[in-house]
Amino acid sequence: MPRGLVGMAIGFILGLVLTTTLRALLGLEPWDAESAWVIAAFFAPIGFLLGVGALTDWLRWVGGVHTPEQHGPPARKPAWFRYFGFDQNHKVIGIQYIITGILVMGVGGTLAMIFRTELMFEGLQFLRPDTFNTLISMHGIIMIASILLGVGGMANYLVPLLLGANDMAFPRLNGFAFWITVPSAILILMSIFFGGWDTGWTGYAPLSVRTVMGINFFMIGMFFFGFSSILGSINLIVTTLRMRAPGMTLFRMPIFVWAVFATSLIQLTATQFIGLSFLMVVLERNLGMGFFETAAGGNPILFQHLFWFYSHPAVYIFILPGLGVVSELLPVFSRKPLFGYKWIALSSLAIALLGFLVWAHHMFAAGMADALRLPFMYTTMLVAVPTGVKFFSWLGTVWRGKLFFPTPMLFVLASIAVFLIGGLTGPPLATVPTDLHLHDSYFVVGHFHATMFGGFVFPFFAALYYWYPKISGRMYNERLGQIHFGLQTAGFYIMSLTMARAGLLGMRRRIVDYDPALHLQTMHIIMTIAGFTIFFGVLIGLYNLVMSARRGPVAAMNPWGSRSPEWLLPSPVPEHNYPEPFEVVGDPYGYGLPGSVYVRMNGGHHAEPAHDPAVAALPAR
Ligand code: HEM
Ligand SMILES: [Cu+2]
Repeated sequence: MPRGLVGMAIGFILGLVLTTTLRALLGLEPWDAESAWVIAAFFAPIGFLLGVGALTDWLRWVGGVHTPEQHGPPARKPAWFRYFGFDQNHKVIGIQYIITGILVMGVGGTLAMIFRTELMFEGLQFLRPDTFNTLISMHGIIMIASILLGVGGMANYLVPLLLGANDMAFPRLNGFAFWITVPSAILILMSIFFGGWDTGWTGYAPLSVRTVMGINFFMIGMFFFGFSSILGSINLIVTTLRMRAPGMTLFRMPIFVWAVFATSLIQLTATQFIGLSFLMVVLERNLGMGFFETAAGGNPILFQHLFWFYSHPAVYIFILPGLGVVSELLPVFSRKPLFGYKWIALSSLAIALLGFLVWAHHMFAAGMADALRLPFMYTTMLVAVPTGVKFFSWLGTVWRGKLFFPTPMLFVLASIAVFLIGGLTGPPLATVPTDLHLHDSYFVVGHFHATMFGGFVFPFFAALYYWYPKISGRMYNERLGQIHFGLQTAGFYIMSLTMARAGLLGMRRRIVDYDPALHLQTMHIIMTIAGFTIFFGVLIGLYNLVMSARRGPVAAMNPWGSRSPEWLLPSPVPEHNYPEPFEVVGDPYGYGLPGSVYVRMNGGHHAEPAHDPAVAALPAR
């Protein structure tokens, strides 16, 4: 990691020197801040990757040197050391993703608390309008980055374990895909020192073409971040298709793997579009190519089409894995089979597919061709069908189950309830006449926070608490978990519903101040307090996870009575997951069905959760 940073600094210096020299040779004014920093920003991540060692094996291989796969912590270094450097183990990479994601989320959340405090009262308090714009823009994109990291973390840690594989298909590529996110995040944060940017997270042209130079860092940072999505998804697709345990047909895969598979298909095929749209803005700014400026013969709507062709499907990248966690955990805590397994598996694919056909619902008010509005309205409504399938299946799963409610189950249930708000606020936005009123209002802000919290944040914490004993070998504190849950859920309900209401009453999004005549101040006070409540709830949750890693009681082998094979392994999971391969002989979710067996270890040992004494304490099933 320190070597990576040094490499990054060298990359910057090289880029700056190279640009200045080239310009001088071409007879131009040698120093041009924007072009020098832009070239430097392209060099810097490469410097970082070289420094951190993500390219070492490949370069040596090109040179004809034998490069065996690396296992275990680096020689003569303490075990924790491997988490700070390039590593090829999927569990280490998964944890690296998760911790980076949480840190990035902390930065984004802190920014939100700053501008939420500013918005609490009418009039300007302590932020200049352009600082406010930078803060909201950065909050948006940083949170998206943190979600992508969180998704990458869950997928990397869990998919090989759930499939019965010992690692991902391409371990080096996996490490590369993680480490490229670090310089990307640094680039995005660096934009603050170059005037920030004021376009919101969407970076709409032509504003993004005209604004201050900080925007280059955001766009180039996201451009590199995209490589992580694309390369990570290749790895997950190949692992899923090629490395399943014997007997694990596609329809016997854990449902979370289906969700990640659908997500990966989107990541593999859509990410290029946002990369392209941002690259075009950078080229237009620096080389004067007229893609989007009308004066130069460009078309500003083109940017929005390219941007949303990724960014709508991207919202399913955020939520599909989370909904997968909900479907994965609900049967465990209901002691009942997952209702309609095949339908859920296919609904993830259907959502991924339909997600490509709806992007222009973000552009109803943008002045695109009128005739396009109606088809996009209908396709958007169609997404409700596969999403509805999931809701019915969840209801069918808990119906007459023997439910029990440790912290992960609380978060699972809250995911469903909160995602429902997100889902129900969608159709009014998808309906053209109502959207023309609601567009760019706080209603939209309420809508997408509910979808992202319900679809990612709550399931992410559910997954963290649920697999915590597996990852750390210890148990978290149940009481603190409940407090975290209570603060986050109550805070979130109050915040998002108030946001939606404020939007209906005329509160616009992305403005630093609002008209006293709207009488919105009380609502803003409520939203700010609710926002801080969520923030402190999450802090308590993180405190719980950090402290329990040292002081928590040693976890039982299979504390939830799960049928899934990773619970047959010691916790934390050994370097090479499964010492003996197992065979899948039945249905993954046959909870409570007499005689139903999912996996059989090679020694003839059945994966029966009831063998574990800790499970005897669970409700009968
Ligand atoms: C029933 C399902 C949904 C429908 C019908 C729907 C519809 C819409 C529409 C029409 C807009 C544009 C509103 C406007 O700007 O005027 C919108 C905005 C948005 N939606 Fe959804 N949505 C749904 C689910 C989701 C999900 C699952 C997510 C993400 C996890 C999501 C994330 C967003 C985001 C981020 C925006 C705001 C984009 C911006 O910054 O302008 N939506 N939604
Ligand atoms: Cu959308």
